[in-house]
Amino acid sequence: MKRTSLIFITIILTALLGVAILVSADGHASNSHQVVSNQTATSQASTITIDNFSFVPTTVTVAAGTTVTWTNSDDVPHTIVSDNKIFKSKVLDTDEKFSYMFTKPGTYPYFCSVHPKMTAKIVVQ
Ligand SMILES: [Cu+2]
Repeated sequence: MKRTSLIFITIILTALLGVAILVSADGHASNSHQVVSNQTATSQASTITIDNFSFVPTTVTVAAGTTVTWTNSDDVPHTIVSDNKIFKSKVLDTDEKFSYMFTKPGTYPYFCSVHPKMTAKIVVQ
């Protein structure tokens, strides 16, 4: 009788331990999934700030499929215009944004049509 209940308790404990291991393994798996999604998000989005009559950074290298977002942090209006008219923003006031997704590899020089000396480029790999 005693031996039977001992076996029974052992089975229960083993089952509980199994559940605990499954739960922790599952938690670990979803954590690493989050890390992977974060890395993907980072490589598919890139930001450029317009400040003090400059595009910062001046050259940005991204993977094909990346969406680049420009934010005008300057207190004067600026535009983002591709040299070969592939993309063109409206006039961006302070804190306004413009986004463009680059799908094909290549070099995309651009400038500000209000201040044509403001030049920069996106390199898509
Ligand atoms: Cu400008």
